[in-house]
Amino acid sequence: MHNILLLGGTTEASALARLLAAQGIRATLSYAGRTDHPRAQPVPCRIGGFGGVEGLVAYLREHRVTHLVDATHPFAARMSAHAAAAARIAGVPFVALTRPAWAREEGDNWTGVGSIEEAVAALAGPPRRVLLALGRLHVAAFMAQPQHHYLLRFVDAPDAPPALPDHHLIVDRGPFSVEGDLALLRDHAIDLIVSKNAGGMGAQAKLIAARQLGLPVLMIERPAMPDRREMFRPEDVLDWIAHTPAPERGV
Ligand code: 3Y8
Ligand code: NAP
Repeated sequence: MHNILLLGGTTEASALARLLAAQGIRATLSYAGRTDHPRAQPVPCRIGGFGGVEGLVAYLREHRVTHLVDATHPFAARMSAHAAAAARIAGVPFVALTRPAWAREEGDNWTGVGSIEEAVAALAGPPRRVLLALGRLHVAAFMAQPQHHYLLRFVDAPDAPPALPDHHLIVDRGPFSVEGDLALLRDHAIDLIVSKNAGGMGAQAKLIAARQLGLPVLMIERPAMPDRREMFRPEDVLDWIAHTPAPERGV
């Protein structure tokens, strides 16, 4: 009897949840609890951290999880490290469902940086109008470059206004559309986009819009991930589950 734990928070995780529900495979989707109203899912959800690797190992054992799927975001490096470690300790079959990094295409004007901090440093210079499409968690770092006008996009309205002196806040959740992001960039006269290399379709619209408008992009490359088996299609994960026997439970 299968019992899948799906670490979610991405378009791919939601797609896999739909497939598991359609097949009647028992699964739980897990959210960190970063947003006020996470998308409803066709499988039961749990919300909140596990309490580090040990907490996740305990969860895997207590709930007799038969397969662990890490379908979190490519920048959720801590969760992904914990998932790989906990699966190994608990002896639970494990796979990551992720998406390939975006690659430059004809007409793209990208400058690659290795971290949020490097992106902040790269913003030194005269004032610009910057779309900071990184969500809420990293805004404080950009206080080091207060000279710019920042267009911010959060999933939820913040408790307090962002500290950046010159900003405009949009509250909106993806997936975003090219026409929507084209209008956004034009209406706010944006001349630089700061983006994580998230991959996938849900966050890509701003890059396609930037290409069409000939705007430069500061692209933050992904953090290192543990060595793990990766898949890019929910259907392949379903196939993996079907062909990977549940672990024998120690008595
Ligand atoms: C809580 C679950 C689904 C999943 C949808 C994807 C696409 C739309 C685009 C921009 C970029 C950003 C951000 C983004 C996108 C999808 C996906 C994706 C980027 C939700 C969700 C949760 C989160 C957390 C949130 C972070 C933030 C990052 C906003 C739900 C809506 C910038 C990543 O305000 C905050 O505190 C937001 C925090 C982590 C990154 C950050 O560091 O700020 N995602 N996003 C998940 C949890 O609690 O476990 O509320 O429904 C999910 C999605 N956001 O099923 O439809 O697949 O990635 N999410 C980035 O890519 O750079 C927005 O604005 O252009
Ligand atoms: P993170 O920094 O890698 O994780 C920090 C801690 O949050 C983890 O150690 C874990 O706490 C908890 N956590 C993270 N994801 C969880 C999940 N799905 N279920 C239960 N606990 C989780 O993670 P993050 O970057 O903040 O991402 C949080 C969530 O937002 C994830 O679901 C991710 O898929 C989604 N998301 C993130 C981004 C992004 O840019 N980072 C973009 C889109 C979506 P414990 O140690 O207590 O277990």
